Amino acid sequence: MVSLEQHLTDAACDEKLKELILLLSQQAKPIKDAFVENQDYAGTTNMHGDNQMELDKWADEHLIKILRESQLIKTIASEEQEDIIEVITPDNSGFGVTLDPLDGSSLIAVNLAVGTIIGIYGNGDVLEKGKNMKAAAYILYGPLTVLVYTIKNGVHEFVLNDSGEFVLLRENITMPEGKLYSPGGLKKDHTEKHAKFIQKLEENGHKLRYSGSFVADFHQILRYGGIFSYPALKEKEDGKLRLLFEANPIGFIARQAGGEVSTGLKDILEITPTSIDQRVPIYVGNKSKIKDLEEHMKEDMKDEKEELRGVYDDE
Ligand code: AHM
Ligand code: MG
Repeated sequence: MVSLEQHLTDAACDEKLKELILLLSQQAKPIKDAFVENQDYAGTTNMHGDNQMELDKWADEHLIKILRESQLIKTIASEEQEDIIEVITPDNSGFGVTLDPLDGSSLIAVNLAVGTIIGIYGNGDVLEKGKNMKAAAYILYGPLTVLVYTIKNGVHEFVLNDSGEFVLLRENITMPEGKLYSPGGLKKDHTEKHAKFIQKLEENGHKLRYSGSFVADFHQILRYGGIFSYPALKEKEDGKLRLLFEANPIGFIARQAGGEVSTGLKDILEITPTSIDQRVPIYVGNKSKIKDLEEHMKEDMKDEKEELRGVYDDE
């Protein structure tokens, strides 16, 4: 059995990065153990207007405390915090870390799989392009607790065993071509372009798999192939998911597994964030589907212009 520590060592991971990934991985058990006592709504909302669950807050406070004490971190941005947290380190250096402490939290109360999403930047800044990440990982709390990570050395999955240690489950995961689709956002709010794309997937035999937990839904796409989307909506052109906390780390992992991530028009990992609460339309999954999607979105734009031109020509 290869432990996560051994795997990182074999991958010649930078010592401090290894220390950080191991530290974060050690928080999976305390977070999982906190589920039983933290099942209710906390009665508060975060800066995105989401109702916070007790467990959202518990995981957030726990991870921030551990990271603050680690002396490995210069900045922390959490989906549950309004501002970037600056940490004073002895030599004023350290990693920048983004956290979605508990993603998919509406599913806590119904005992479905939720997760923790982590992005790690090397130079202490988190307002960087996603492609500049040093590492990304997620922990999925399902029937098994698994951790998926990349340090740009491929994508690897570990399972938490009875001794509380993450051991290797699958190495060098590549996303197979597949036919799952996870369409976020209410259908009535979908734009015409997006609706057409979804219709094409359906006509082409894609199977619906959408739980309401991005981590869990992406984990299926990683394993079986397909495409997850939380698109631009009629009244919300940036969609729902957050660039720093959700889109970038998952997109980074997808690309390492041979998949792709896009807003529908451009590469998400090339976006320079302007604020920590920035939202972005997201499509993530098989490279071929993202290519088709981008062509479809651009093609439709041309069509629309043609249609408009037609209208004006008639006048
Ligand atoms: P959260 O981080 O507050 O849990 O919100 C993000 C979640 C994602 O996990 C999921 O893809 C999406 O919100 C589900 O939204 P919806 O309920 O609109 O389908
Ligand atoms: Mg989230």
